Amino acid sequence: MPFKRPLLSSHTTDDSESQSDSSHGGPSKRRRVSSPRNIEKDKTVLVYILQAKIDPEMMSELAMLVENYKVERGNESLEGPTSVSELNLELTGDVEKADVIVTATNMRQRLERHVEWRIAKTKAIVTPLWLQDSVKSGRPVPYGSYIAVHHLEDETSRSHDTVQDASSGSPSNMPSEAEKQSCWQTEPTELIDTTEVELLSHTAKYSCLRPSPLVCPNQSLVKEIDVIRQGRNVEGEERSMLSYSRAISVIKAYPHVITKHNIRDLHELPFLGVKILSMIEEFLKTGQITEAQRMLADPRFQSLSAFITIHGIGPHTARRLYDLGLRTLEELERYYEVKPGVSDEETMPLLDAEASANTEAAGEQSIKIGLALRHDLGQTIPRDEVEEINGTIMRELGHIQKGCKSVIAGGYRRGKPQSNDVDIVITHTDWNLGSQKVKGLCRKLVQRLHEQGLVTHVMHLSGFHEHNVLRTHHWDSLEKALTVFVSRHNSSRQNVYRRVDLIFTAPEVFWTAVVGWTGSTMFERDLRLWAKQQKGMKFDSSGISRRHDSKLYHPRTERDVFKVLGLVYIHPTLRNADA
Ligand code: DCP
Ligand code: MG
Repeated sequence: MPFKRPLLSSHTTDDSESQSDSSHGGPSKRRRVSSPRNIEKDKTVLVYILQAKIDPEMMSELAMLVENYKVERGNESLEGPTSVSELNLELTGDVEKADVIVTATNMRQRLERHVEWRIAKTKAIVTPLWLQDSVKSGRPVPYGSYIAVHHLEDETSRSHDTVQDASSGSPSNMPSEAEKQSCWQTEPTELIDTTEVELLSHTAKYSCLRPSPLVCPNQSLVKEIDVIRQGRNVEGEERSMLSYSRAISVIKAYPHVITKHNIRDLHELPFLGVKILSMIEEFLKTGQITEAQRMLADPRFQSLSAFITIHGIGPHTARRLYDLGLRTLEELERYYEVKPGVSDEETMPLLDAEASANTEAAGEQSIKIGLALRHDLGQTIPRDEVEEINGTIMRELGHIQKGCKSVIAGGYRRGKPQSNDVDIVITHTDWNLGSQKVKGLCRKLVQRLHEQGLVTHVMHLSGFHEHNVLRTHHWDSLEKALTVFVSRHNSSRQNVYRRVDLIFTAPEVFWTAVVGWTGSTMFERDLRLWAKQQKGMKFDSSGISRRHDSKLYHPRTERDVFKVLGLVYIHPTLRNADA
């Protein structure tokens, strides 16, 4: 079944095209029940998704639906009990524990191949549409219209009572037929081409050959292993960290729920060594990995992990601060003499002191800004706000230079419901003269945004390096500004500081930059490795070249980037090769 995927937002500064892409398709936002609720009454509905007959993309779509819903719901509950919706969803890999089995199977015999009949009879067995509609209406919709296996009609309809208890909803919140149809067509975007996905393989050695959904069928396992990866990261144990990152990326692409029955299949996958396999076994038995739990309880891990959430503090600096005896963010504030919420750093001179951007003083200034604004910068940014920020920036850019276009890259483009920052890649639509037209534009735009009160700080501003034939730079040969942007998006219309990265490129390297900034990090790492090891090429966000004669490639589309590298195109939402 082809699904529409999340928005690949692009934007131009042409007035005629200045609408965000999202306006074309009329994104249908999930309606929420906003009346007061008794949270006690909310029951968690444990959902088991039966893989049989559900293709991997749909499987991850469904898993993602639940995970995204949980994230959004989590954010809601922070706002207070009045807006808590009634649906508590949780995925389970254990069919016996499940309240609901979601399946595309409609025959008893087929179902019985996967679920014992005595168990099936105690569950609600519904079609995937039940999950989609329940999430959409924010309540568990009655099972009756979604019965998957007609032999179980009575059992399934009865089970609804259990779930309905948690709900006081009225049928008026049910999506209409038209809404049901448009459920997966909320945003105008390119469809995932299933024939292309079939050319990928989850057993491949490079993550740029594997389809990696945002939320995979083994997401809780991935999260647990990611704790250990993070432990290695904060301690600077890079080789070990990379091993865990690789293991995570392989599991992200594994399309089945791992159980004791299929764990042997994992032996055929790359990068899963004895140690990690025993951790997976432990996780299957206990739902935890001892080493991850030990790490979470370790005060040093807690301090270092908290420190690296501050912009400008990497693992090395975090350890240095820890060695000075600092343990909490409050202690860091005192150490750096920063008042929370107040950041009166003289940051704009950085615009004129490009060379100083990498000095120790600039680094410290960046940490101070990150620390002072940490309460805002630590909050994630919802997709509609990301789009709004892009819209505002492109409108301002239109006053300086007409004909520019942008693509929001980063996690947003991979389908994340919440981003930590906004990454915008910008170029000019004139293929021949665009390069000249974007030159110096980054600085001008930042200046203008600053004058408008939209950008308060610039953590880093780097110029357009003249073409570097040897292409020794990886990350710095584009015009780039890492800024703090003032967003007025939230409901109270209060200002909130957001991290926004602006990347300006010549048209010839625009799509390469978009691919380079879309991520995820492991996907990018493997793109570079693939290019080098298998194609004798060099890939990074500033361009693609052939190693032996430095021939440059100028892809005109994103698909061309993949083609030049000899790769099957992978949709951005299947590039989530990190946890
Ligand atoms: N990137 C990279 N190598 C780096 C930094 C970034 O390859 N050293 C790429 C991969 C990232 C993308 O750029 O996915 C954007 O970087 P972010 O740090 O903004 O990460 P994301 O956008 O993926 O997630 P989020 O911003 O929500 O944390
Ligand atoms: Mg980002």
